[in-house]
Amino acid sequence: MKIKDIKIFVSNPGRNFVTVKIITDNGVYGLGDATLNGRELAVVAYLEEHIIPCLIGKDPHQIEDIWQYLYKGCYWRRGPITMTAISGIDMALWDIKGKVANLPVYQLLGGKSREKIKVYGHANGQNIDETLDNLGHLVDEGYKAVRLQCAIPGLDGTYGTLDGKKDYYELQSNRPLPPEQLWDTSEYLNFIPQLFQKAREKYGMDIELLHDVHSRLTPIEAARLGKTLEPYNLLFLEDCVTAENQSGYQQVRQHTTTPLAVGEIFNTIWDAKELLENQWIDYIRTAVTHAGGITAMRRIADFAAIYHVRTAPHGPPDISPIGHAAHAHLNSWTPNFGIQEFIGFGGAPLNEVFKHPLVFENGHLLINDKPGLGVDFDEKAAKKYSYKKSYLPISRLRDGTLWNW
Ligand code: EZ4
Ligand code: CO
Repeated sequence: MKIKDIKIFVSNPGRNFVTVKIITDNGVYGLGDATLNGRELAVVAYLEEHIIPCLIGKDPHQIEDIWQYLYKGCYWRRGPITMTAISGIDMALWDIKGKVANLPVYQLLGGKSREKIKVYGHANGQNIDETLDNLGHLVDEGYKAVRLQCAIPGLDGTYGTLDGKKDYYELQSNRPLPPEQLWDTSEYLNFIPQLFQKAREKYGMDIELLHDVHSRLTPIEAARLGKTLEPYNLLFLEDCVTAENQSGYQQVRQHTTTPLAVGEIFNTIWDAKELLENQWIDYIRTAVTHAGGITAMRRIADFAAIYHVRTAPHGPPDISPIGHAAHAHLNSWTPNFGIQEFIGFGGAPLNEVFKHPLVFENGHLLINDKPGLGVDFDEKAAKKYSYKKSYLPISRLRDGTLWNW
């Protein structure tokens, strides 16, 4: 069996997606997700100019060798563009292997460790009441775990909440320049504990609650927040500090028993090495679309298991249904799976382009037994929704200093 052709599709059925399609000489094809939010076309160029010419004629069953070829063989290891491109190719190769074997990918990984995949949703709001109302709606829909984000009074456009145009922050996909938001750490630190206090008063201790700091704090500030939130029993506090310097998490860890999660922007296992082997975190949030595909995610999960760390893959709407399906296969197998972020799929155009195998039921995702990843992609429909340049926002402090968004 040989790789005959590789096609890259850029579409915007609600937001931008980069889709890889590997076509083999016996007619079987595989699909992969290579979407890097805000940097989509850099990945497309990397694939088209530097990867595809090298893979034509290769045996698609040689997933490991192709992974090593693309990782070691480019000399310039790691980085989000390279690793997102490798992820898209790797997913498509696993899809092909599953289709040829007539088995779902989770079977190729070793079979199911669980029957259903626990997920957490997002409740966001302009104020505490609105956030808690949205939490109530998700509880009614069956969610057992919910991430709470709330606008900080006096700050415009806090992460996770609506922006000025009233679009949900994750779904807006037409930002010709990065929007600017304001950030104030002390106002945030004083406000957020009230959100969780009121959530517990209203909904009790059974529902699992989470929060994403989006890397806006220093270690000692994050330590204070973790301590303050201890009475509200979070499932985890996400991205409390940036992780280029992994030992930042050591300082947080020394001060609080609030569980810590990080990893959505990691590209490789190396980004998590010290975090894992020092047991500074509780959940590793690497994503199949950005950390090297199924081949790499499997290694990260096994490495994390040694240190009592569970997986909680990043699951925003800027990961396509192909990436979400790949997560579902991984999560079905991963012995040390924790929870999957899942806020639903974005409506009619998206479902027209991607036919995916996932069903949400009572706070969990269920996956069917279709061979491969189980997703189909409608090329004709995709052509109707063309790429729109789009940026994530940036944050500044009140004095103009550029901060972490
Ligand atoms: O901001 O996916 O936990 N989820 C997140 C996401 C990220 C976006 C960036 O592309 O932090 O909402
Ligand atoms: Co996050």
